[in-house]
Amino acid sequence: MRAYVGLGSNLGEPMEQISSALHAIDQLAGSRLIASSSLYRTPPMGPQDQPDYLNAAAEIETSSEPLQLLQQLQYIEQQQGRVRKRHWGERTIDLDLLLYGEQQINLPTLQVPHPGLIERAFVLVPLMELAGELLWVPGQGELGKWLVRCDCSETIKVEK
Ligand code: A4P
Ligand code: MG
Repeated sequence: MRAYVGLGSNLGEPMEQISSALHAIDQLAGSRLIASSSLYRTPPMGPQDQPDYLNAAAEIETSSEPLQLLQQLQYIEQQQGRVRKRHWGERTIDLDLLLYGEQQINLPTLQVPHPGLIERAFVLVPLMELAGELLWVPGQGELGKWLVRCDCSETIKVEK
């Protein structure tokens, strides 16, 4: 199955956090990294007294089921020292499962497509770079439709 993961970091050398997470994703049992986006510097959503984030997206091919993949991603977060402090607060690494094929999943622990996907520039812009504006977001339509509605002016490409 083709799946997309969103990566975010604003603590502890964000560039290294993202590159280690991409490596760890590629090493996961049952998954391999197909492509990763550029890195983007983005202003924090949520509490403003935290550093800017670096965000990116990854395209993977996976044979893990969605909940198993979520657990694997959470394991990588833990390995990289992720501690949960406050909602939408600072973090060494945040891995969100954005899309899993064309599946729609509504479990207490997992919603796919990720509920923030269509309204967050820091998710849409990197995802768009990988998947293109025609990518279909189940239940929401084409990615490009959401991109034009969103303010991407502060989502700055920093690498690649
Ligand atoms: N969960 C449900 N669906 C998913 C999914 N599709 N992918 C559950 C991943 N997790 C999913 O997440 C809480 C729970 O969400 C998980 O246990 C999982 O079962 P969390 O990451 O531990 O908690 P959180 O981060 O405090 O809350 P939330 O709502 O997940 O925050 P987000 O949406 O991850 O946003 N600003 C910028 N510029 N860039 C960012 O990347 N990130 C956040 C966090 C805030 N501000 C940001 C950024
Ligand atoms: Mg999260």
